[in-house]
Amino acid sequence: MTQPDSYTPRTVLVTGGAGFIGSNFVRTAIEEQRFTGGIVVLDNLTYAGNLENLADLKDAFAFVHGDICDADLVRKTLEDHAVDTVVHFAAESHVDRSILGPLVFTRTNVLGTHVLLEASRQRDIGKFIHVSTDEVYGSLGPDGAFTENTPIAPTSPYSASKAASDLIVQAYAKTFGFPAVITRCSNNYGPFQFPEKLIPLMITNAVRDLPLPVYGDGLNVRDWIHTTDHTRAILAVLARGVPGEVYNIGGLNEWTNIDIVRLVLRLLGKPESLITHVKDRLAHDRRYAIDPSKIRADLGWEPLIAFEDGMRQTVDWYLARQEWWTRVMTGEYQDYYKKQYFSR
Ligand code: NAD
Ligand code: TDX
Repeated sequence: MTQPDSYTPRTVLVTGGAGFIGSNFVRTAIEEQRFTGGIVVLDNLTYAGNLENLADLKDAFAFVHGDICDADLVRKTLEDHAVDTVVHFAAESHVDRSILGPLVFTRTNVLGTHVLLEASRQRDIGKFIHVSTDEVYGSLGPDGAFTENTPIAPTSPYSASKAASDLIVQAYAKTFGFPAVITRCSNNYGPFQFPEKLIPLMITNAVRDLPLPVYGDGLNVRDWIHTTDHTRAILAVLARGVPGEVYNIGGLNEWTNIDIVRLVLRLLGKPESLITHVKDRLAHDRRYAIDPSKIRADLGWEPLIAFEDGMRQTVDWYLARQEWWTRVMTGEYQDYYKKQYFSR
């Protein structure tokens, strides 16, 4: 066991703070009054970023509308707001989009992370949390789980870009003693998730009696965790995570995709006849499973939200917030949906 650190952030830059997980982090940190110097959100509001996610809290944080690849803007933001801590969520995050258009993934996830790191190093940032992903480990066979020592072996342009940024962060920690900590979490679910991802896509299609497109045989396995439990894990890593270390985050909650889809249908009272098997995703990782022993033992974190409760809350949220998901699904998303699903 590595001795836990003790760190008190003052002013925290949250990149990607108006996306799904970033906005949950900002919300939780504000509600729990975590940072005495406040929060600055830097986000260029892609299709996946939406300030409406934080509309009720708009006076409780500073917002900078901009791109993490813009070195001058990043430098100025760190300086103007006297930022001492960075939590880096901003990314292109959807595997299917990385198959349709990979280059923006390298730009944002690799170049953007590098620009942010370099600007942070030059400012002597006290702690930098890099939000990586379990996808950097690639695909598992039927047994075992990813530990922090599992070799990095990504398979999609998305996971390769996350792996590249993860390795650059490690290089900064090793070469410069830069105080970065890496987290690698499993699949998140919860309110405000963009409806391109499995669970909200299935909920929003089922509500409208549209087909539920299951890739391949539906037996791929994902390890699900509520986004608020992920946020709590990042807060624990921020306070006590050891610089240079990697922490896996997961809830020991493996499900096949088909069982997830059946659960959504059961919670909505919709028939299984809506399920449609479609052509498989290219290089579709068969199974992810996280071994969270290290964060549990070293930092005392554990998930608090039981999956059935979290899923019930999530389904209820999408039922109550139909105006949110109809709005985010207009325009660009309709083009994406046609490309992704209509020729499958
Ligand atoms: P998301 O797509 O919902 O949000 C990404 C946010 O980043 C959006 O607000 C977007 O506008 C912003 N962004 C994108 N490009 C940007 C740029 N160039 N400059 C500034 N902002 C930019 O993603 P998410 O699901 O909330 O994921 C957040 C992070 O967590 C990502 O780094 C992702 O790799 C990681 N992660 C996600 C999951 C998951 O299940 N969703 C699991 C593990 C790790
Ligand atoms: O329409 C669909 N049908 C389907 O069968 C979609 C959108 C997905 N799937 C399958 C593919 C995966 O096996 O469901 C599973 C989950 O898919 P996604 O929600 O796209 O997530 P995944 O590819 O597992 O990646 C997620 O977890 C790790 C996040 O999107 C990443 O950002 C995170 O790093």
